[in-house]
Amino acid sequence: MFGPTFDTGRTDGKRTPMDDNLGSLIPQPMSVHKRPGSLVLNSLPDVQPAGIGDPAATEQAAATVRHLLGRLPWPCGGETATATAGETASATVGQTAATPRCSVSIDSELAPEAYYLAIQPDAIIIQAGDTAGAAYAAQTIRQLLPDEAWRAAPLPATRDWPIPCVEIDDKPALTWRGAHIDVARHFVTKRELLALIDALAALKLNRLHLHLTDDQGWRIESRLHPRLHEIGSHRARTRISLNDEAPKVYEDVPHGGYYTLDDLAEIAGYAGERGMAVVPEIDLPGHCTALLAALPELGAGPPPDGGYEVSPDWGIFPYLIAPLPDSMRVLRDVFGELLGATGSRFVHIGGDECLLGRWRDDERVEAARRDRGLATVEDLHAAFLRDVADMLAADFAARAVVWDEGFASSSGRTGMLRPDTIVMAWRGMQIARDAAMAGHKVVAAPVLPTYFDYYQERAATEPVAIGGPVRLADVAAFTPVPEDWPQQARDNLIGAQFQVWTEYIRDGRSLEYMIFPRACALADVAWSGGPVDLSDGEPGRPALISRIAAHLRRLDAAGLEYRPLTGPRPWQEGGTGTKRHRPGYLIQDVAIHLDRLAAEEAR
Ligand code: TNX
Repeated sequence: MFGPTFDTGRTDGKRTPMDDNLGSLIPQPMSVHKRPGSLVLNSLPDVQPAGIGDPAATEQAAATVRHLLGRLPWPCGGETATATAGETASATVGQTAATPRCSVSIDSELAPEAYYLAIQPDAIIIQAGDTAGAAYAAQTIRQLLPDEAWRAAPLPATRDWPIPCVEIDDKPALTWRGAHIDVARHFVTKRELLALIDALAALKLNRLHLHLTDDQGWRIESRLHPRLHEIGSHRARTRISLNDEAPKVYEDVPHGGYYTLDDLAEIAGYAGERGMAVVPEIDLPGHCTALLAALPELGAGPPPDGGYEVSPDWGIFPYLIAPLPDSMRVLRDVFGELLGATGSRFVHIGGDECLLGRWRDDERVEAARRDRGLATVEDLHAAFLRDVADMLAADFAARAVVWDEGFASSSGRTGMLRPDTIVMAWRGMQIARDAAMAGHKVVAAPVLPTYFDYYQERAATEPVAIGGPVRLADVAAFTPVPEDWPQQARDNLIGAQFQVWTEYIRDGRSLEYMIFPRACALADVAWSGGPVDLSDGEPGRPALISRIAAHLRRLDAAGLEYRPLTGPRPWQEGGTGTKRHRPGYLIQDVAIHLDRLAAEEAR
């Protein structure tokens, strides 16, 4: 029935057989039952609240579905909907049929994010646990429609869109299904970001973690401290040689950009309509040289010769913000502006890769540490993250997220993380398990296989990347919640997330190339709990590879780039210039090194 296709070429203008779409859903729903017949639509169905659920919640869910479906390029545009004569069960030849109805109800028996979707010959029924579940039902409908539903305007030749009749019961295994994009190293324009959000939300990913600040750039407008975006948002040049290459090579072209608070509100609103929460990150107390270039008075220890500058270079720098009252006041201002714009309930505060020497060497910081009865600077690292998390909770009702160094520096010491701080485990699954056993909620984000800044294959044709490879098959095989973990650790592992760091990803096209199709595999893993067999399917559950092949045609229609399953197109290859392929780090070495480092620190 599902007729898997491995064709990866463009098929613009060709329509996929309708039933194929039942076999090409990503993520794969929990249960899919084909029913006889089809529903033919040529314009937006009449979306109406229904059921006996809470009226306000029901209205909101219906409005979300109406909004998401309303944005599609319906063949008849804004014209009054009519089913094409003779093609629907409800229409008789020569008669105008009524617009099919899409009823949306909230069912309190369903879990958050869960939904039931029935496509009938004359109607659509959506029951959802909450608004997010209703949004996902709309996303499933979008995948059931022909590929041209992913375009921005209708194709002239199309009169109607058929959808196969079906009943789908669906809910996610993991509540945090994340996409992390580093917009600090290379800025991603707002319009590129919005297109990505639309494509990632289509995969039912529900967290957009925006890495907004780092040594190489500060991307947030601050009306209270405007030097942050005036000074911190750009650099004069950028290193283009890889980390392990000598000599270092720079390109002397300025790079910069930032989001205004209104942009951030818009981005969060756009994501929110799609069931996706923006998790903004201000990376602290390290990875903050751009902040210090703007506000050098907040630094600890001696500044570099010539003063702090927005870094043109990559790696780990020794510069830190001082964990003192002046810094806390500025951070409170900036978090207030940021969260006032985005309304985020989760905020990432970094904590990664801190060389703590400059705290040790700063008499003011040492005095503050001793006054607080903290034994070491590592304790102060954890205590600082706790202070910021306390401030976020008290002043903005927001919950902090940290990289796993924040957990390592707190484990078994006098400084402690807030218990409700979520730990994002990037240095491997052992530290993920340790943090979960210590009672933290944990998001699995290990370098192998969730770092999408690494090569997708070991091939000379791949455009430059930091190292590799993280193959599509590695992502599909990921097990975020290992079966042999103790129950407590399994319960606290709340999700999985991919990371795209952008040191060597310099434009939107390259970014999309690195994200797709690996994000499809990550979404399938996070929704199902993983792992997923890439090439073997079973009845009713077509192989991921064939579902991805079909999904790539949707990306074609949407105008997004991706790495074709057979390898890069000629113009996506690295060539012999600045994008040329070089080996970079071997991912297995990186993973082993980081795991060891984490184990030592958490001792
Ligand atoms: C490690 S992951 C980093 C980033 C780099 C990335 C490159 C983490 C918390 N820190 O600063 O961009 O590796 O893969």
